[in-house]
Amino acid sequence: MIDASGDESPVDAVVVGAGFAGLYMVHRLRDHLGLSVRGIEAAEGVGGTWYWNRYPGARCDIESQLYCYSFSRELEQEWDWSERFPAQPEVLRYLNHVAERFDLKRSFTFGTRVVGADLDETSDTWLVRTDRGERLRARFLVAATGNLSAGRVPDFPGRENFRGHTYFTGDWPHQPVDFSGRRVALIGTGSTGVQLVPHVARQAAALTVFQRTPAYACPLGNRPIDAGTMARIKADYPAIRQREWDFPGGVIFDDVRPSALAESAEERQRFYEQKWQAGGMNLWLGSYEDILLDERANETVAGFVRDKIRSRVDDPDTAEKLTPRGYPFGAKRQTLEDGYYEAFNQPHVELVDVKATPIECITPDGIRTADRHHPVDDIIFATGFDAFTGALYRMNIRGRGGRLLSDHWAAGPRPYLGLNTSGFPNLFFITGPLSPSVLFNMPRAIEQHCDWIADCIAWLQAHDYQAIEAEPDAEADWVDHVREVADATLLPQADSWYLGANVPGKPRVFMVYLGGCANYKRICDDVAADHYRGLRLISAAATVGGD
Ligand code: N01
Repeated sequence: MIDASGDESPVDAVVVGAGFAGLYMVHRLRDHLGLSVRGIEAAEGVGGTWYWNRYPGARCDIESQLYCYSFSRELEQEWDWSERFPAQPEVLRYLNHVAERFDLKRSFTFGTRVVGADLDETSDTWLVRTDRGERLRARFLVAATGNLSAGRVPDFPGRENFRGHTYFTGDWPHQPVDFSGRRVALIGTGSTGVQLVPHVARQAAALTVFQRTPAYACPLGNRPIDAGTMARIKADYPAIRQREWDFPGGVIFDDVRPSALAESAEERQRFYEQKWQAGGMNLWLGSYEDILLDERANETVAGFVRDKIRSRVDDPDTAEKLTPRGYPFGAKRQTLEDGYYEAFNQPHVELVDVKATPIECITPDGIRTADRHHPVDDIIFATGFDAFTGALYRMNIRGRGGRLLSDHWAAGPRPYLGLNTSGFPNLFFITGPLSPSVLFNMPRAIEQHCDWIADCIAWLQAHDYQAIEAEPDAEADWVDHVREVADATLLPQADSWYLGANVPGKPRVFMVYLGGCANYKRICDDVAADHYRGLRLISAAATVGGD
């Protein structure tokens, strides 16, 4: 139990976060290993990203039968999904159901942030401090903090003087926001902005969208799931779970072909059209394998999407501004849309290209760009996140010698396998930087990491080790390997949050392992089977080499 008097409360493990990752991690450690576990969560409830991102139109863009846990056959059979791509309230209901079904909420302290975690080197334990003044001493510390949880609103001059309402999509009010009759500005056209635009356009008197980089948005293709389809999905779950591992990102597609360049222009066009109609990630990850590897192949699909955008937008100037150029299709995270381009055909919706006319400042009653003032009543910031490292650094984690994690990673994150970093024994990251994370269906990536971490902890206990810690050499080799794999693709060519390019001053390092989920799992399993190769095993009495 946490002792609010400020005394240290000993637990086996502290898990930070109550999203998909934190919930399953607590279940594994508490219910399978019998450890004492305390979860700490900043929100007032479970859900992680699905708790915070309540903006109108928020919806998952991975198919619902994939975007859920696979660890419990009973859970799979008792939960019915209502849509191909579940909306935020449905995912949040699902996570609440999971938390209640497995009695997980009692292990969490909600409305509480971790503000510090210091390694006690005499015992290799972690002293965790919260913003409520609680102190916990834990053998293991698991960061289930999510990659897109540290929101980022750029420091536009004058922001504090704005007299209207401002909203950040990643911390949206719990009560519905009514934009009726209001002049609304929306800054940002990533996945979030693209989802929001049609919804705000439906209500607002005027909507001005401030775009810096146009997206290659493709149709989502959402539809309801009827009872018959759900019954078939339930019957198919075992086969679905197996097939997921056949695809690098864990998302299943029919008919993925090796090369766009190997087919005729006519066949390519027909195939792209079929994938466009199929919706979801089909064009991005389910068409030709070489579109993310070869510039010429990429240009064939980029041109296809540009033509589609032009065909949907009436005004040629607006169509031109919405047309992406200068970076490969799919090198930024694919955005999926439902009525995004058509929204710009309405007279009350305007697009401002802030590369041509940058935002100079926010005034008390609007936004001033280089060419004019845009009077607005409300501003929505859909400006993204300090991805991967933002939430980790906020916790002020100090390892050996009192070194901050942010200092250890000053040149870019370097965790071995994305799971643990040298100088920080018994600290684990779930779907952290340098793991497949956001380019692997998140719930499956999370289960794989939680299972590996739980097995590792069980093994340490069975073999009487008190700590485990990545070797600096293994860490350095992994950093090189992740970079080499990324450099063989076109993904580092775009200024994306995968690279930290959206945060001024952040080191430009590609933070996702692109070697494919099955390959990655094999590496992790081999490391474990080989007595945790590349990690140092530390016994209570002495330090022992880890083979
Ligand atoms: O954030 P983003 P997001 N001035 O970083 C712009 C997941 N997600 O919240 O591209 C002007 O992608 C920025 O411009 P630029 C998904 O993984 C999933 O939309 O940097 N503009 C960009 O347009 C996604 O990728 C779902 O030039 C500025 C936008 O703000 C991730 O979350 C739904 C600016 C930020 O886009 C993040 O998406 C939603 C500035 N100073 C999110 N700074 C689904 O499952 C930034 N921008 C469907």
